[in-house]
Amino acid sequence: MVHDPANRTPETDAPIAACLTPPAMGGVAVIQVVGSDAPRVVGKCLRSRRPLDLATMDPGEIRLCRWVNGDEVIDDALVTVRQDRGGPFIVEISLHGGPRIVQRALLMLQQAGARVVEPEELLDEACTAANAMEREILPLLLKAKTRAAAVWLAKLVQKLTDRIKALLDLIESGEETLARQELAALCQASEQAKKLLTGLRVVVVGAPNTGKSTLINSLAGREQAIVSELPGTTRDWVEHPTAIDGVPVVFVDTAGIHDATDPIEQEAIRRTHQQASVADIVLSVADLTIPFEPGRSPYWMAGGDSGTSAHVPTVVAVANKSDLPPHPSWQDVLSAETGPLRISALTSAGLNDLETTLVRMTGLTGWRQNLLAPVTPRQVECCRAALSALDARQADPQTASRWLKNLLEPETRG
Ligand SMILES: Nc1nc2c(ncn2[C@@H]2O[C@H](COP(=O)(O)OP(=O)(O)OP(=O)(O)O)[C@@H](O)[C@H]2O)c(=O)[nH]1
Ligand SMILES: [Mg+2]
Repeated sequence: MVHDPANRTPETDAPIAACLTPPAMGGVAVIQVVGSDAPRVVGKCLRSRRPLDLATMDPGEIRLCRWVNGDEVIDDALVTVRQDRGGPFIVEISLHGGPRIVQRALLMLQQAGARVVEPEELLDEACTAANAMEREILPLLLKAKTRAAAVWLAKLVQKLTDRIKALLDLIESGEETLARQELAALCQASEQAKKLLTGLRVVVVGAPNTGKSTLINSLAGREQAIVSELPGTTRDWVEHPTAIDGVPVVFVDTAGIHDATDPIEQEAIRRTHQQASVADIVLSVADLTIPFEPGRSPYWMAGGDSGTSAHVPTVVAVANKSDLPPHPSWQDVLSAETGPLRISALTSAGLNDLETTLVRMTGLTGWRQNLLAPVTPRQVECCRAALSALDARQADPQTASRWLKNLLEPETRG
């Protein structure tokens, strides 16, 4: 959409405001206000030690201000102002991410004369994308579930552009084998990128009272799941969203698996199996203070066989309650090289290793530095088509180049 102030009615001339960061997960909320009058409108909500004129602020400057409603201080605010390629002013305000602060700030902006809109509408207005790559990736920022994933996406635009250009150079100079290898790596990495953006579903299973809910509370860093010394505390499955190393993770707490006769428990256990069958990872928890019985849970050190689905999830096995002496029957299991991870949900011992293992099993170790991948279905399709055009037996470099250039095609909106 081209910004054309001449065609605006007074009502639509109001600057538009939206919160660009997803709720809850992030510690920081980024609000943008876009429009020729945005500096004046935002200025009504700010107080600063030094005189503040947003309209003349240097684009590189970041100002620490107070977000105020008259004499009431609402929050600290970091403020930047820029004008992309002669477009409208874009005032960006970083506040703390609590939903009530964000709501209050948006309400104040509305009272100051801004129109509060959905983030997609604001991006459409503010973003004069340089190329197809930027246009496709920027909207994904709104859906990023962690701040780290959003930062990765923001950097990806340039990195992926550079890589595609380098691939085009390789193809042009006849280095097709190398180009093929690099393209194959990009296509493969798209699976990891998908996990980074959609998040991991880790279903925690095991016999009753093994410490599943306690473990989730420790991993998710808060007291959410009900814990008790009575077996059968958790009945229905419950989701606990969190993040590990910037990767969004949903832990799913489930009812303990055992030979139940009570119909409600049987139903709860059926649901546990159902959840396990759609998990990315099944985290199988056993209690090392009671006799070792691998048969107690179908998910122990192997692909689960719940009988409900053809999908066999990856299983990570943990022996919990390592703060207590293990039952003698565990001795061989714990000393085996391929044995379970030894952890204590109560003291958090071994939980760093467990988190590292979960990230490694998803192929996301070192993702902040190393992960470079196409992220939208169209980008993945272009890369795959280019790869198959470089097939070793009948390589067609021109077609491969065409597919790759598609990714960089210039912006045509408006
Ligand atoms: N010493 C010790 N106790 C633990 C540990 N983890 C859990 N517990 C205790 O084990 C008992 C059961 O914990 P829960 O987390 O409720 O177990 P659960 O597997 O969710 O149980 P159900 O929901 O009944 O299937 C509680 O008394 C916990 O405090 C641990 O690492 N060490
Ligand atoms: Mg429980």
